Amino acid sequence: MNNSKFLKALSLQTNSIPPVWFMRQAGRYLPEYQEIRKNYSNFLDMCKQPKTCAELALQPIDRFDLDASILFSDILTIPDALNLGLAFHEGEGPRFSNPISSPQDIKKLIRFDVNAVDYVFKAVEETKKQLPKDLPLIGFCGSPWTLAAYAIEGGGSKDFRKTKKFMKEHPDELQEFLEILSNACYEYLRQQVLSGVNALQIFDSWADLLSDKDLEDFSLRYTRLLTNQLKADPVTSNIPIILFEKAPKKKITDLIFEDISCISLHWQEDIESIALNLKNKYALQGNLDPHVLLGPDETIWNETQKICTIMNEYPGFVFNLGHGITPDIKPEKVKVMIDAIRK
Ligand code: 1CP
Repeated sequence: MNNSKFLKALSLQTNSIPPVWFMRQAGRYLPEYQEIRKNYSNFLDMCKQPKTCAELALQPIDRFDLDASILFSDILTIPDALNLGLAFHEGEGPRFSNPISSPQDIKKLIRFDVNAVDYVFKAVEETKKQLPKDLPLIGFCGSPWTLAAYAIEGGGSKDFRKTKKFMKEHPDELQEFLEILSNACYEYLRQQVLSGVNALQIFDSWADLLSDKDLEDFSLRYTRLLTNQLKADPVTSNIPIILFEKAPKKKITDLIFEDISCISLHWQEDIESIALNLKNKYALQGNLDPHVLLGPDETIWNETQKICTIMNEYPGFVFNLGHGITPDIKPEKVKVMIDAIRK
């Protein structure tokens, strides 16, 4: 792994050409993904096939020669293992048949058993076997807060009203739940590391639902609990951790903490001013607005080069999108972005 530009960047080294990978790089915008996906009516069944996961993780690597691969799985495997009854039906997002609707539901939760998600660790092993030797694999989980939001809401949502109501009415029980999730995430990531991943990313995709103070009390506190455990454990202590906070109300520079190596910036963040503040302390990943990939090639080229120019001298820069790629983006547009980075 000594030759990995991605891992060099995470340890604050400069690369003459920045490494690139992007969130949701394996997925619905790729025709080769759709080809495999059509064999499964429930997306989760596909995630339970390690050989298929490896094949899907490799698709974007084969197509774009990216600098890092990400495990093919989902953040919702943990609430599924807690028996909340997850399914992804045709044309719909995730749905839980037994969501957390009351404090009693938290009291009677089963203990998280890492063996229940053994299929994820098998997927890590299989993917590592197939990846080129110097290509790092990123493992991941959702932040405890983001997982709790899905578990309480019972699926995706625009405004997460049930979750916000639960937070107001039962803050103490919610915090108990967040602690359970934080411990589950720790065991889950630890086992991913034992199975071969080289870096970890934590997705706080619903950070934007929280006010400045609530972000601290319901999200960051539990993500820190997780990263503290990872840093205290000799198995995981040397594995770099990337944190993605989606458009938080708090300033990025005010929410960072020690255990993190890299911050993945949402596209609404100003990478230039953040880079000035974090130079030589944290690696930065980001942050092209994925919508740019729906526009003309010239705009994609210019916007990509703009970020690369700003970050040219920054020790520890990883090019990425500012959130996941969407299914309506054409793979040819991604190629324009990658050529602009490597030019
Ligand atoms: O129908 C399909 O084909 C399923 C689409 C899909 C895919 C390809 C889902 C359902 N999940 C995934 C894979 C996935 N999810 C990966 C690995 C692939 C890769 O990145 O290359 C990863 C890292 C995730 C992480 C994930 N899942 C996040 C965090 C990232 C983010 O975008 O903020 C979140 C929020 C989820 C939940 C989820 N899973 C799937 C969907 C459609 C959603 C979003 C639901 C919603 O809130 O609307």
